[in-house]
Amino acid sequence: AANLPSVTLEEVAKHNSLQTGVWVIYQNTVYDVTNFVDSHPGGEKILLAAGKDVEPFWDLYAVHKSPHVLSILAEYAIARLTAADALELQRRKASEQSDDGGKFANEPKRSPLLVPINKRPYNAMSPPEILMDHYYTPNAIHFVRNHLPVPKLPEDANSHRVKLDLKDPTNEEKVNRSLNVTVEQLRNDFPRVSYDVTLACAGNRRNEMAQWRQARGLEWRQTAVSNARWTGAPLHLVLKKLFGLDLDKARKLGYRHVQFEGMDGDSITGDFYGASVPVEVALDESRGLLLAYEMNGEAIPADHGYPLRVIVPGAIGARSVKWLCRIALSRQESSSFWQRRDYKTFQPSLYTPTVEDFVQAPAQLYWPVVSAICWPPDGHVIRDGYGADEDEVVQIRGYAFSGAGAGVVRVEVTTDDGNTWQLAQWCNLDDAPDDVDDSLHQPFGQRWAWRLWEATVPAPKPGQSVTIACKAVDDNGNQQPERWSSVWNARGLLGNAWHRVTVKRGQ
Ligand code: HEM
Ligand code: MTE
Ligand code: MO
Repeated sequence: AANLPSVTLEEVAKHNSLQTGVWVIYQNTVYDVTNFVDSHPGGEKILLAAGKDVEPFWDLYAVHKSPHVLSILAEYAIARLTAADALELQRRKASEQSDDGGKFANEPKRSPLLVPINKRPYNAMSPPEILMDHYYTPNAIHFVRNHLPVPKLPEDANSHRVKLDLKDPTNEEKVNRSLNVTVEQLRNDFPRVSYDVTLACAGNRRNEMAQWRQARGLEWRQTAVSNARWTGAPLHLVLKKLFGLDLDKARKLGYRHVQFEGMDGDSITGDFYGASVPVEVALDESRGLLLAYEMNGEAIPADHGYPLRVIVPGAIGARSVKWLCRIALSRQESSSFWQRRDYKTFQPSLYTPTVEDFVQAPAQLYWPVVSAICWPPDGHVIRDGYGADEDEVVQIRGYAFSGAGAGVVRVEVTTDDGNTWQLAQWCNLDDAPDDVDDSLHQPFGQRWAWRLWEATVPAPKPGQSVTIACKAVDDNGNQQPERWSSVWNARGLLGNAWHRVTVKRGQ
């Protein structure tokens, strides 16, 4: 880098389009990324930084602050800023700092028990050991997945309004009918319904998948998963009462999707967080969609969508839009980046899907079957008296769930790489409903909540180690795959290979 020529901020600023060439600054080095624009996973947004410093953008899209992105960038280095202009840039940044902090002015206080993997926007895993102590994850340690800063939230939950729009099925830009509903109305005018629903980010366990082959995204371990009792108004009843719409009628009118919009936007690009689900799902009572205003009997905390969020049971977390401010029926899917250009899987040999590949692939809705061990942690060292009890066994605890309302029928554990298996037992936790396994807690015969399980395996001899693996079987008979090679996908989603942890015993 030492022998790169020097350029001024003014010169860089001139290279602000595909015509002039796209130059960006990162830590005082200047890059000509013109030829990268077409293959940028984030699409044309990259042009917003043309002629400028990328850092403020990357503060918001923190995926960039990884060695893999920096190594791409390195290929395009062409110059260094002059010393004077490097100082000038620093001065400008300092003066914008307050403004920059402003984007994150609404971040709530968070439990020190959460395990953050990104600070801005905030993303944190549940602490695995504590997670296993409750059937209903305490709100304070429910994992958090924010794509954007937490929006400014209304002080009074009840008067918060959600816009309900019937878009013109032939023209996405036109709204045929529109009305507002407040949280108070949702509480008072509709049945109050509670479902136990496990939310899991589609990127859960990406770190393991990425060990097989690099996959892009935040490297979640196995606890981007939590379970809560969500309470709210059933979506299908709201659309029926306010618009007289049922599934049949919605289809006849030409509607195919119900779109949800969050209040969290990004002032740079004007993007908002949004998602959609097909009308067949949204308007079917037995799919259990809720406009939720309570989480475990309390107002929904700021990080989880106060005052109102959608809950799409059995789906990847991305569909359960937080901070809900708009619901629209449409012919189209949500135009949100996270609906159309992310949360999609590809065949294992497609290493670098293009923007076109993302646009073409179907949006992921439901989860496959998955289980994972939360105790002991991988690499755990047993010291005698701690962990291996007097009977020389290791106690294991984990979770299991499946998607689309499928229940988990059993979990199996192996210590010899799958040659022999033993059945795990269901945990009997104090806070779990007594009838957790019967139909009362499986409305419409659907199971949307996890089952926590435990097993004991023989402890390794002093100085030795054992690798424990688990897999779950759901009531469709579907099972987790043994290896990552068959399910690996470029975006690192739906990680559900056998979960393995290695436990060592001290001398
Ligand atoms: C994603 C490179 C600028 C917005 C990505 C990814 C790469 C990349 C490699 C995939 C990262 C991953 O998921 O691990 C670059 C380079 C840039 C640049 C080399 C140099 C100028 C920008 C700018 C913006 C932007 C200026 C926004 C204003 C995005 C978005 C994504 C993305 C929205 C997808 C994020 C996600 O998947 O959650 N970029 N980018 N990028 N980029 Fe960029
Ligand atoms: N809704 C909004 N408005 N903004 C978001 O960033 N993240 C989604 C979903 N809903 C998100 C959102 C994703 S990707 C997941 S996994 C879940 O929220 C996480 O929910 P939680 O933070 O309550 O655990
Ligand atoms: Mo997610």
